[in-house]
Amino acid sequence: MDESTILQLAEPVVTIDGNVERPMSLDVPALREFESVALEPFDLFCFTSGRFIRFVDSYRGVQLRVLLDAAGVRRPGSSDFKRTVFLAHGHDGYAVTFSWHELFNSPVGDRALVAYACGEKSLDIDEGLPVLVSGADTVRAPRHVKRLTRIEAIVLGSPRP
Ligand SMILES: Nc1nc2c(c(=O)[nH]1)N[C@H]1C(S)=C(S)[C@@H](COP(=O)(O)O)O[C@H]1N2
Ligand SMILES: [Mo]
Repeated sequence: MDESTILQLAEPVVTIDGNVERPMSLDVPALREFESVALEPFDLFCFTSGRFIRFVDSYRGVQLRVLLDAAGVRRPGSSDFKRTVFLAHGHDGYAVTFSWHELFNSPVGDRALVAYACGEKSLDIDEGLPVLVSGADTVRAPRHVKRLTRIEAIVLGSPRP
């Protein structure tokens, strides 16, 4: 079997785990059950090299914060959520951070999506399905994670004594 055949057979799954109340794994049909949001088309640029990568049509998907709410980021009686960051892992070990404040208390969260369609067409695995995209970022490539596999919630620091 060549690599593209294997890619077609693999079912993408995003796992949400770490400091959440209900760890969960979501395949693409499950992602599609949540309310969907679309981004405006944009130009993808690399942060490191400044290189123009390509024009990207309108992505559609579910807001990352909606998935995190489903997994339960805020525990009753705890303010740990204010010290929580989320590591978004790609299939290849590439990973980027988001903070609770960005996602739940700033305009970044409105436009941080786990996308399964682009230009009204379903994405394929070789197009990065599912893509994590942060539509409010100045330079978009760093937090444009292809083949997102895991969102890991991590509480930083120690609680106040
Ligand atoms: N899964 C994954 N996504 C990733 C990366 C990566 O290494 N792995 N690199 C990022 C960076 S730094 C850039 S510049 C773009 C490169 O996009 P391209 O591979 O479509 O050219 O993907 C971004 N998303
Ligand atoms: Mo990059």
